[in-house]
Amino acid sequence: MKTTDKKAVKSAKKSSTPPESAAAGSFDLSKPSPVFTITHMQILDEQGNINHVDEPDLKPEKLKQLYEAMVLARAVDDRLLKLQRQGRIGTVPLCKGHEAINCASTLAMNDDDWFVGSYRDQGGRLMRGEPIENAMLYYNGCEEGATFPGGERTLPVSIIIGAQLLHAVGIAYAARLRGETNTAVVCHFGDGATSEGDFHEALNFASVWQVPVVFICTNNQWAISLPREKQTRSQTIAQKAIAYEMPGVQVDGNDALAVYQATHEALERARRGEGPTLIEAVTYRVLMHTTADDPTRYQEPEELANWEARDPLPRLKNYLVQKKLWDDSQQEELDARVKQQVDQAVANFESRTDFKPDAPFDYVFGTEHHRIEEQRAEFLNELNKESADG
Ligand SMILES: Cc1ncc(C[n+]2csc(CCOP(=O)(O)OP(=O)(O)O)c2C)c(N)n1
Ligand SMILES: [Mg+2]
Repeated sequence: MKTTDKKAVKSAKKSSTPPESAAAGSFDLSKPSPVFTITHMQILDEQGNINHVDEPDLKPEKLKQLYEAMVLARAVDDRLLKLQRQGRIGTVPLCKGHEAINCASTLAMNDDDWFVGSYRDQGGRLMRGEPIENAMLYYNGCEEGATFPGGERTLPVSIIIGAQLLHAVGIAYAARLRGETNTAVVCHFGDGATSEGDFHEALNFASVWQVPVVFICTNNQWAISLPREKQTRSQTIAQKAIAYEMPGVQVDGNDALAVYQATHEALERARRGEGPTLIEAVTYRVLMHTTADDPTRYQEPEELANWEARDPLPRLKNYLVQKKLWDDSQQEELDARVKQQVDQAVANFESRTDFKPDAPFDYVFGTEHHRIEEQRAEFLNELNKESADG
Protein backbone atom coordinates (compact mmCIF):
# COMPACT_ATOMS: atom_id res chain seq x y z
CA MET A 1 0.00 0.00 0.00
CA LYS A 2 1.38 3.39 -0.88
CA THR A 3 0.04 5.52 1.90
CA THR A 4 0.07 9.27 1.82
CA ASP A 5 -1.08 9.53 5.42
CA LYS A 6 -2.94 6.49 6.66
CA LYS A 7 -3.35 7.82 10.18
CA ALA A 8 -4.91 11.04 8.96
CA VAL A 9 -7.56 9.06 7.10
CA LYS A 10 -8.22 6.67 9.99
CA SER A 11 -8.57 9.48 12.49
CA ALA A 12 -10.41 11.80 10.11
CA LYS A 13 -13.82 10.76 11.39
CA LYS A 14 -13.63 9.64 14.96
CA SER A 15 -16.59 11.60 16.24
CA SER A 16 -19.79 12.98 14.84
CA THR A 17 -19.37 16.39 16.48
CA PRO A 18 -18.47 19.10 13.99
CA PRO A 19 -14.84 20.25 14.06
CA GLU A 20 -14.20 23.31 16.21
CA SER A 21 -13.50 25.51 13.21
CA ALA A 22 -17.06 24.92 11.97
CA ALA A 23 -18.63 26.46 15.07
CA ALA A 24 -20.08 29.91 14.40
CA GLY A 25 -17.69 32.73 15.30
CA SER A 26 -14.84 30.38 16.23
CA PHE A 27 -12.59 30.96 13.19
CA ASP A 28 -9.05 31.94 14.07
CA LEU A 29 -7.65 33.47 10.89
CA SER A 30 -4.14 33.57 12.32
CA LYS A 31 -4.00 29.74 12.36
CA PRO A 32 -2.58 28.03 9.25
CA SER A 33 -5.15 26.33 7.01
CA PRO A 34 -5.49 22.62 7.61
CA VAL A 35 -3.54 20.34 5.28
CA PHE A 36 -5.42 17.34 3.90
CA THR A 37 -4.25 14.07 2.47
CA ILE A 38 -5.85 11.16 0.66
CA THR A 39 -4.75 7.54 0.78
CA HIS A 40 -3.67 5.56 -2.29
CA MET A 41 -4.04 1.82 -1.95
CA GLN A 42 -2.50 -0.97 -3.98
CA ILE A 43 -1.94 -4.42 -2.46
CA LEU A 44 -1.45 -6.67 -5.50
CA ASP A 45 0.99 -5.36 -8.07
CA GLU A 46 0.22 -5.62 -11.79
CA GLN A 47 1.58 -9.17 -11.93
CA GLY A 48 -0.45 -10.30 -8.93
CA ASN A 49 2.44 -10.25 -6.43
CA ILE A 50 1.32 -9.49 -2.91
CA ASN A 51 2.43 -6.75 -0.56
CA HIS A 52 2.35 -8.94 2.59
CA VAL A 53 2.07 -6.08 5.08
CA ASP A 54 -1.36 -5.06 3.83
CA GLU A 55 -2.66 -8.48 2.76
CA PRO A 56 -6.35 -8.57 3.80
CA ASP A 57 -7.48 -11.13 6.32
CA LEU A 58 -9.54 -13.23 3.91
CA LYS A 59 -10.04 -16.97 4.30
CA PRO A 60 -9.16 -19.18 1.27
CA GLU A 61 -12.85 -19.89 0.68
CA LYS A 62 -13.62 -16.15 0.47
CA LEU A 63 -10.70 -15.55 -1.90
CA LYS A 64 -11.91 -18.33 -4.19
CA GLN A 65 -15.48 -17.03 -3.98
CA LEU A 66 -14.21 -13.63 -5.08
CA TYR A 67 -12.28 -14.99 -8.04
CA GLU A 68 -15.18 -17.20 -9.12
CA ALA A 69 -17.57 -14.25 -8.95
CA MET A 70 -15.23 -12.20 -11.15
CA VAL A 71 -14.96 -15.01 -13.72
CA LEU A 72 -18.76 -15.34 -13.80
CA ALA A 73 -19.17 -11.57 -14.23
CA ARG A 74 -16.74 -11.60 -17.18
CA ALA A 75 -18.53 -14.53 -18.81
CA VAL A 76 -21.93 -12.85 -18.44
CA ASP A 77 -20.54 -9.65 -19.93
CA ASP A 78 -19.07 -11.55 -22.92
CA ARG A 79 -22.40 -13.27 -23.52
CA LEU A 80 -24.45 -10.07 -23.25
CA LEU A 81 -22.28 -8.49 -25.93
CA LYS A 82 -22.76 -11.51 -28.22
CA LEU A 83 -26.52 -11.60 -27.60
CA GLN A 84 -26.79 -7.93 -28.51
CA ARG A 85 -24.71 -8.39 -31.68
CA GLN A 86 -26.95 -11.31 -32.67
CA GLY A 87 -30.04 -9.13 -32.22
CA ARG A 88 -31.32 -11.20 -29.30
CA ILE A 89 -31.27 -8.34 -26.73
CA GLY A 90 -31.28 -4.55 -26.96
CA THR A 91 -28.60 -1.98 -26.14
CA VAL A 92 -26.50 -3.05 -23.17
CA PRO A 93 -23.73 -1.41 -21.11
CA LEU A 94 -20.71 -3.64 -20.45
CA CYS A 95 -18.60 -4.08 -17.32
CA LYS A 96 -15.44 -5.80 -18.60
CA GLY A 97 -12.44 -4.74 -16.52
CA HIS A 98 -14.57 -3.54 -13.60
CA GLU A 99 -14.92 -6.99 -11.97
CA ALA A 100 -12.50 -6.24 -9.12
CA ILE A 101 -14.41 -3.12 -8.14
CA ASN A 102 -17.84 -4.71 -8.41
CA CYS A 103 -17.11 -8.08 -6.82
CA ALA A 104 -14.52 -7.22 -4.16
CA SER A 105 -16.60 -4.36 -2.75
CA THR A 106 -19.67 -6.61 -2.64
CA LEU A 107 -17.71 -9.34 -0.88
CA ALA A 108 -17.09 -6.85 1.94
CA MET A 109 -20.85 -6.30 2.44
CA ASN A 110 -23.25 -8.22 4.67
CA ASP A 111 -26.86 -9.22 3.99
CA ASP A 112 -28.28 -6.29 5.97
CA ASP A 113 -26.44 -3.79 3.78
CA TRP A 114 -28.01 -2.04 0.83
CA PHE A 115 -26.52 -2.22 -2.67
CA VAL A 116 -27.25 0.95 -4.64
CA GLY A 117 -25.73 0.84 -8.09
CA SER A 118 -25.61 2.22 -11.59
CA TYR A 119 -25.67 0.11 -14.77
CA ARG A 120 -22.02 -0.94 -14.61
CA ASP A 121 -21.98 -3.19 -11.54
CA GLN A 122 -23.06 -6.53 -12.96
CA GLY A 123 -20.59 -8.61 -10.91
CA GLY A 124 -21.84 -7.10 -7.65
CA ARG A 125 -25.47 -7.64 -8.58
CA LEU A 126 -24.83 -11.30 -9.33
CA MET A 127 -23.12 -11.69 -5.94
CA ARG A 128 -26.20 -10.19 -4.29
CA GLY A 129 -28.21 -13.05 -5.78
CA GLU A 130 -29.59 -11.46 -8.93
CA PRO A 131 -30.33 -14.16 -11.55
CA ILE A 132 -28.11 -13.94 -14.65
CA GLU A 133 -31.14 -13.68 -16.94
CA ASN A 134 -32.24 -10.45 -15.23
CA ALA A 135 -29.77 -8.44 -17.32
CA MET A 136 -31.05 -10.10 -20.50
CA LEU A 137 -34.63 -9.26 -19.56
CA TYR A 138 -33.85 -5.72 -18.47
CA TYR A 139 -31.83 -4.87 -21.58
CA ASN A 140 -34.58 -6.33 -23.68
CA GLY A 141 -36.98 -3.77 -22.25
CA CYS A 142 -38.63 -5.99 -19.64
CA GLU A 143 -39.11 -4.51 -16.19
CA GLU A 144 -39.19 -8.05 -14.82
CA GLY A 145 -35.38 -7.94 -14.98
CA ALA A 146 -35.20 -5.08 -12.46
CA THR A 147 -36.12 -7.06 -9.34
CA PHE A 148 -35.61 -10.53 -7.89
CA PRO A 149 -36.75 -12.49 -4.84
CA GLY A 150 -34.48 -11.71 -1.92
CA GLY A 151 -33.27 -8.57 -3.68
CA GLU A 152 -35.16 -6.10 -1.50
CA ARG A 153 -31.88 -4.50 -0.45
CA THR A 154 -30.45 -4.41 -3.97
CA LEU A 155 -31.83 -1.40 -5.82
CA PRO A 156 -32.63 -1.68 -9.53
CA VAL A 157 -30.12 -0.36 -12.06
CA SER A 158 -29.98 3.44 -12.07
CA ILE A 159 -29.70 4.76 -15.60
CA ILE A 160 -30.11 8.34 -14.41
CA ILE A 161 -26.58 9.49 -13.70
CA GLY A 162 -26.03 10.40 -10.06
CA ALA A 163 -29.64 10.03 -8.86
CA GLN A 164 -28.84 6.89 -6.87
CA LEU A 165 -26.42 8.76 -4.58
CA LEU A 166 -29.33 10.61 -3.04
CA HIS A 167 -31.26 7.37 -2.64
CA ALA A 168 -28.23 5.89 -0.86
CA VAL A 169 -28.09 8.75 1.63
CA GLY A 170 -31.85 8.59 2.27
CA ILE A 171 -31.71 4.83 2.84
CA ALA A 172 -28.77 5.17 5.23
CA TYR A 173 -30.58 7.92 7.12
CA ALA A 174 -33.68 5.74 7.39
CA ALA A 175 -31.64 2.74 8.55
CA ARG A 176 -30.18 4.83 11.34
CA LEU A 177 -33.63 6.12 12.34
CA ARG A 178 -34.82 2.52 12.54
CA GLY A 179 -31.93 1.65 14.82
CA GLU A 180 -30.36 -0.77 12.32
CA THR A 181 -26.82 -0.37 13.58
CA ASN A 182 -25.48 -3.25 11.47
CA THR A 183 -26.75 -1.76 8.21
CA ALA A 184 -24.71 0.35 5.82
CA VAL A 185 -25.16 1.36 2.17
CA VAL A 186 -22.67 0.84 -0.64
CA CYS A 187 -23.32 3.20 -3.53
CA HIS A 188 -21.67 2.84 -6.96
CA PHE A 189 -21.40 5.52 -9.66
CA GLY A 190 -19.02 6.68 -12.37
CA ASP A 191 -16.53 9.52 -12.77
CA GLY A 192 -19.08 11.38 -14.90
CA ALA A 193 -21.57 11.35 -12.03
CA THR A 194 -19.23 13.51 -9.94
CA SER A 195 -20.15 16.48 -12.17
CA GLU A 196 -23.82 16.16 -11.22
CA GLY A 197 -25.32 18.31 -8.48
CA ASP A 198 -26.72 15.09 -6.98
CA PHE A 199 -23.18 13.92 -6.16
CA HIS A 200 -22.39 17.06 -4.17
CA GLU A 201 -25.75 17.17 -2.42
CA ALA A 202 -25.46 13.53 -1.45
CA LEU A 203 -21.92 13.82 -0.08
CA ASN A 204 -22.77 16.99 1.77
CA PHE A 205 -25.77 15.56 3.60
CA ALA A 206 -24.16 12.18 4.15
CA SER A 207 -21.44 13.98 6.06
CA VAL A 208 -23.66 16.48 7.86
CA TRP A 209 -25.86 13.60 9.07
CA GLN A 210 -22.92 11.21 9.52
CA VAL A 211 -24.85 8.41 7.84
CA PRO A 212 -23.37 4.98 7.03
CA VAL A 213 -22.69 5.22 3.29
CA VAL A 214 -19.68 4.05 1.31
CA PHE A 215 -19.55 5.97 -1.96
CA ILE A 216 -17.58 4.07 -4.61
CA CYS A 217 -16.71 6.01 -7.72
CA THR A 218 -15.63 3.79 -10.60
CA ASN A 219 -13.27 6.16 -12.34
CA ASN A 220 -13.01 4.41 -15.70
CA GLN A 221 -11.65 7.59 -17.36
CA TRP A 222 -14.68 8.08 -19.61
CA ALA A 223 -18.23 9.37 -19.49
CA ILE A 224 -19.32 8.02 -22.87
CA SER A 225 -16.79 9.86 -25.12
CA LEU A 226 -15.90 12.60 -22.63
CA PRO A 227 -12.47 11.98 -21.06
CA ARG A 228 -11.87 12.31 -17.36
CA GLU A 229 -9.72 15.46 -17.76
CA LYS A 230 -12.64 17.30 -19.37
CA GLN A 231 -14.91 16.20 -16.53
CA THR A 232 -12.94 17.72 -13.67
CA ARG A 233 -9.70 19.63 -13.06
CA SER A 234 -9.19 17.84 -9.72
CA GLN A 235 -6.09 15.62 -9.71
CA THR A 236 -8.08 12.84 -8.07
CA ILE A 237 -11.76 12.19 -7.48
CA ALA A 238 -11.00 10.99 -3.95
CA GLN A 239 -9.96 14.51 -2.97
CA LYS A 240 -13.53 15.72 -3.45
CA ALA A 241 -14.20 14.03 -0.09
CA ILE A 242 -12.10 16.66 1.65
CA ALA A 243 -14.62 19.41 1.00
CA TYR A 244 -17.24 17.33 2.77
CA GLU A 245 -15.03 16.37 5.73
CA MET A 246 -14.97 12.65 5.06
CA PRO A 247 -12.12 10.25 4.30
CA GLY A 248 -11.14 10.08 0.63
CA VAL A 249 -9.34 6.95 -0.54
CA GLN A 250 -7.98 6.24 -4.00
CA VAL A 251 -7.57 2.55 -4.81
CA ASP A 252 -6.20 0.63 -7.75
CA GLY A 253 -9.53 -0.50 -9.17
CA ASN A 254 -7.94 -3.49 -10.93
CA ASP A 255 -6.58 -4.79 -7.64
CA ALA A 256 -9.35 -6.85 -6.05
CA LEU A 257 -7.59 -7.01 -2.68
CA ALA A 258 -7.17 -3.24 -2.42
CA VAL A 259 -10.81 -2.68 -3.35
CA TYR A 260 -11.88 -5.24 -0.75
CA GLN A 261 -9.73 -3.72 1.97
CA ALA A 262 -10.79 -0.13 1.29
CA THR A 263 -14.48 -1.10 1.28
CA HIS A 264 -14.11 -3.26 4.37
CA GLU A 265 -12.46 -0.44 6.33
CA ALA A 266 -15.06 2.09 5.14
CA LEU A 267 -17.92 -0.24 6.11
CA GLU A 268 -16.41 -0.81 9.56
CA ARG A 269 -16.19 2.95 10.05
CA ALA A 270 -19.78 3.36 8.88
CA ARG A 271 -21.01 0.68 11.29
CA ARG A 272 -19.14 2.34 14.16
CA GLY A 273 -21.20 5.47 13.46
CA GLU A 274 -18.22 7.37 12.03
CA GLY A 275 -19.97 8.43 8.84
CA PRO A 276 -19.41 8.16 5.10
CA THR A 277 -16.31 7.53 2.98
CA LEU A 278 -15.56 8.27 -0.66
CA ILE A 279 -13.55 5.61 -2.48
CA GLU A 280 -12.22 6.36 -5.95
CA ALA A 281 -11.49 3.10 -7.74
CA VAL A 282 -9.21 3.85 -10.68
CA THR A 283 -9.66 1.68 -13.75
CA TYR A 284 -10.40 1.97 -17.47
CA ARG A 285 -13.43 1.27 -19.64
CA VAL A 286 -11.91 -1.33 -21.97
CA LEU A 287 -15.08 -1.83 -24.03
CA MET A 288 -17.63 0.52 -25.57
CA HIS A 289 -19.86 2.67 -23.31
CA THR A 290 -22.85 0.67 -24.48
CA THR A 291 -23.30 -1.45 -27.57
CA ALA A 292 -24.58 1.72 -29.32
CA ASP A 293 -21.12 3.30 -29.07
CA ASP A 294 -17.91 3.08 -31.14
CA PRO A 295 -14.94 3.94 -28.87
CA THR A 296 -12.39 3.54 -31.69
CA ARG A 297 -13.45 7.07 -32.64
CA TYR A 298 -12.07 8.58 -29.44
CA GLN A 299 -9.84 6.11 -27.52
CA GLU A 300 -6.11 5.72 -28.20
CA PRO A 301 -5.23 2.07 -29.00
CA GLU A 302 -1.97 2.30 -26.96
CA GLU A 303 -3.79 3.54 -23.90
CA LEU A 304 -6.31 0.73 -24.23
CA ALA A 305 -3.56 -1.88 -24.61
CA ASN A 306 -1.83 -0.52 -21.51
CA TRP A 307 -4.94 -0.98 -19.43
CA GLU A 308 -5.78 -4.37 -20.90
CA ALA A 309 -2.42 -5.54 -19.56
CA ARG A 310 -3.63 -4.69 -16.05
CA ASP A 311 -6.66 -6.98 -16.28
CA PRO A 312 -7.93 -7.69 -12.74
CA LEU A 313 -8.72 -11.37 -13.42
CA PRO A 314 -5.24 -12.81 -14.16
CA ARG A 315 -3.90 -10.58 -11.42
CA LEU A 316 -6.05 -12.18 -8.71
CA LYS A 317 -5.59 -15.61 -10.28
CA ASN A 318 -1.78 -15.29 -10.06
CA TYR A 319 -2.10 -14.42 -6.40
CA LEU A 320 -4.27 -17.51 -5.79
CA VAL A 321 -1.85 -19.71 -7.74
CA GLN A 322 1.07 -18.37 -5.68
CA LYS A 323 -0.86 -19.18 -2.50
CA LYS A 324 -1.49 -22.69 -3.88
CA LEU A 325 -5.22 -22.10 -3.78
CA TRP A 326 -5.76 -22.42 -7.53
CA ASP A 327 -4.59 -24.63 -10.39
CA ASP A 328 -5.41 -25.48 -14.03
CA SER A 329 -7.90 -28.20 -13.21
CA GLN A 330 -9.89 -25.86 -10.92
CA GLN A 331 -9.89 -23.28 -13.72
CA GLU A 332 -11.16 -25.84 -16.22
CA GLU A 333 -13.91 -26.95 -13.86
CA LEU A 334 -14.91 -23.32 -13.17
CA ASP A 335 -14.98 -22.36 -16.86
CA ALA A 336 -17.24 -25.34 -17.64
CA ARG A 337 -19.54 -24.58 -14.68
CA VAL A 338 -19.82 -20.89 -15.62
CA LYS A 339 -20.54 -21.69 -19.27
CA GLN A 340 -23.31 -24.06 -18.20
CA GLN A 341 -24.79 -21.39 -15.88
CA VAL A 342 -24.77 -18.74 -18.61
CA ASP A 343 -26.22 -21.15 -21.21
CA GLN A 344 -29.00 -22.02 -18.78
CA ALA A 345 -29.74 -18.32 -18.16
CA VAL A 346 -30.02 -17.66 -21.90
CA ALA A 347 -32.39 -20.62 -22.23
CA ASN A 348 -34.50 -19.35 -19.30
CA PHE A 349 -34.62 -15.87 -20.80
CA GLU A 350 -35.55 -17.02 -24.29
CA SER A 351 -38.26 -19.37 -23.07
CA ARG A 352 -40.14 -16.62 -21.24
CA THR A 353 -43.28 -15.31 -22.86
CA ASP A 354 -45.27 -13.93 -19.91
CA PHE A 355 -44.35 -10.26 -20.20
CA LYS A 356 -46.56 -7.55 -18.85
CA PRO A 357 -46.18 -4.44 -21.02
CA ASP A 358 -47.43 -2.15 -18.24
CA ALA A 359 -45.03 -3.58 -15.62
CA PRO A 360 -43.06 -0.29 -15.31
CA PHE A 361 -46.17 1.34 -13.83
CA ASP A 362 -46.13 -1.22 -11.00
CA TYR A 363 -42.83 0.03 -9.65
CA VAL A 364 -43.06 3.82 -9.59
CA PHE A 365 -44.41 4.02 -6.03
CA GLY A 366 -44.75 1.47 -3.27
CA THR A 367 -48.52 1.98 -3.22
CA GLU A 368 -51.07 2.68 -5.93
CA HIS A 369 -51.25 6.29 -7.11
CA HIS A 370 -54.14 7.68 -9.17
CA ARG A 371 -51.92 9.67 -11.57
CA ILE A 372 -49.85 6.58 -12.37
CA GLU A 373 -53.04 4.56 -12.87
CA GLU A 374 -54.33 7.19 -15.32
CA GLN A 375 -51.09 6.93 -17.27
CA ARG A 376 -51.24 3.13 -17.20
CA ALA A 377 -54.79 3.21 -18.60
CA GLU A 378 -53.77 5.63 -21.35
CA PHE A 379 -50.76 3.48 -22.26
CA LEU A 380 -52.80 0.24 -22.40
CA ASN A 381 -55.46 1.97 -24.46
CA GLU A 382 -52.87 3.12 -27.03
CA LEU A 383 -51.34 -0.34 -27.09
CA ASN A 384 -54.72 -1.95 -27.75
CA LYS A 385 -55.41 0.52 -30.57
CA GLU A 386 -52.01 -0.26 -32.14
CA SER A 387 -52.66 -4.01 -31.90
CA ALA A 388 -56.11 -3.56 -33.46
CA ASP A 389 -54.57 -1.54 -36.33
CA GLY A 390 -52.18 -4.51 -36.93
C1 LIG B 1 -28.92 12.70 -15.54
C2 LIG B 1 -28.38 12.08 -16.79
N1 LIG B 1 -27.72 12.85 -17.67
C3 LIG B 1 -27.21 12.29 -18.80
C4 LIG B 1 -27.38 10.95 -19.05
C5 LIG B 1 -26.80 10.34 -20.32
N2 LIG B 1 -25.65 9.49 -19.97
C6 LIG B 1 -25.76 8.15 -19.92
S1 LIG B 1 -24.33 7.41 -19.45
C7 LIG B 1 -23.53 8.89 -19.32
C8 LIG B 1 -22.08 8.94 -18.92
C9 LIG B 1 -21.83 8.55 -17.51
O1 LIG B 1 -20.46 8.44 -17.26
P1 LIG B 1 -19.92 7.91 -15.89
O2 LIG B 1 -20.68 8.51 -14.76
O3 LIG B 1 -18.46 8.07 -15.89
O4 LIG B 1 -20.33 6.36 -15.90
P2 LIG B 1 -19.80 5.19 -16.87
O5 LIG B 1 -20.76 5.13 -18.02
O6 LIG B 1 -18.43 5.49 -17.29
O7 LIG B 1 -19.90 3.96 -16.04
C10 LIG B 1 -24.38 9.95 -19.65
C11 LIG B 1 -23.99 11.35 -19.66
C12 LIG B 1 -28.10 10.20 -18.10
N3 LIG B 1 -28.30 8.89 -18.26
N4 LIG B 1 -28.57 10.77 -16.98
MG1 LIG C 1 -16.96 6.72 -16.42
